[in-house]
Amino acid sequence: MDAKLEQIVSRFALEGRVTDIRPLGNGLINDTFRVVTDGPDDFVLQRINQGIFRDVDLLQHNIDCVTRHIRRKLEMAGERDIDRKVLRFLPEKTTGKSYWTDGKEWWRVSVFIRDAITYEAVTPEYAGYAGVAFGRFEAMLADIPDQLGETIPDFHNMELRARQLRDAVAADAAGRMADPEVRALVDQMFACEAEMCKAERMHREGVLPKRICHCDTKVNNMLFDRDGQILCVIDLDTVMPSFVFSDFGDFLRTAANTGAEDDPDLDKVNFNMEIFRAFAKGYLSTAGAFLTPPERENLPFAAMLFPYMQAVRFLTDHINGDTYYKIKYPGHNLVRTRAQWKLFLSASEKREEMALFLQG
Ligand code: GN1
Ligand code: MG
Repeated sequence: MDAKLEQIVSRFALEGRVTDIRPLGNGLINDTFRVVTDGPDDFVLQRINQGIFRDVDLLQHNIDCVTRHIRRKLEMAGERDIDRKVLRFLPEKTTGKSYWTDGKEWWRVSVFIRDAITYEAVTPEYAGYAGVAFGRFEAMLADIPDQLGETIPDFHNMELRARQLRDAVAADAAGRMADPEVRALVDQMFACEAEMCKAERMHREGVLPKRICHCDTKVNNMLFDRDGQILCVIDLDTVMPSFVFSDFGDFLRTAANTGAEDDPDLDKVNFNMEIFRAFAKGYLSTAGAFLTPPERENLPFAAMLFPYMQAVRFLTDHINGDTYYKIKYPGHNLVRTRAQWKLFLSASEKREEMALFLQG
């Protein structure tokens, strides 16, 4: 067992003796470990990537408010087994805060949810449950009394993401603009820029509200129980005010992709309408009551926006020399870009079909 990790874990008030600490999950940003104990619960230890989340105080404030609010709602609804339905973070022994830092690294510990399964891909049935769960998540947070901040300012702001791509191209820090493929992808992305920045314009015109959203609704950020029901939404670092397009679009970006996020075989990457229909139906059953007509009408746009935004973000990181996302091999961010771009094109072809389904 890693002595440093053991030391860090010992700063938190957890029950039981730690018997193992091992890597957990596939996140691209934080480092995550499972802390195995001989007590009733295991725990999740996470090093928060402070290079990306600059204001950990704000981030943990958001998470504390959100988990407290959801816990209260679940209690009011008479739910059972609440510790498996909302995350619980442990206090650090001396400060009582939900994280510990030595000024260089930031760490936190939450209870590991037992008998839960994560998936990298789902069936239409499970996508339907996920839709219900994310709609409910947003609905539960609609009346949160606390003020939440943006843990990454303008996280899903497409205008900003396009500007970051433009800056990366201008700086060409890693010399990657010499690659004609990169150049061509950049040109194609900018050709769609005006249209894809529509949400920010609508917001300025006052027709698109911000609500508290999850903002990282990758399919592997939810825990399912053995029957396929959603237990809990995890990875709450990016819960913040955003457009509802964030949660709707990012889930489909991962779940409706018939291939992998970084599939090298582009023939495998397509936008799956069956998953779209199941997810949209589930989502509207819980979110339908609070969505405004412009939000609802633009859900097909959201399904296009997120592969587009992700392609822009991956390409930006490739051009910058891979400074943001963890990569597994040289050129990984370019492979990811190609796959997300293909998914964007495939979703774009289905825009009408999506709109018809939502009207029906
Ligand atoms: C990151 O942390 P993780 O792997 O769940 C990223 C998301 C991207 C995603 C792409 C804070 O999510 O925005 O959509 O990778 N999170 C952050 O897979 O940038
Ligand atoms: Mg994650």
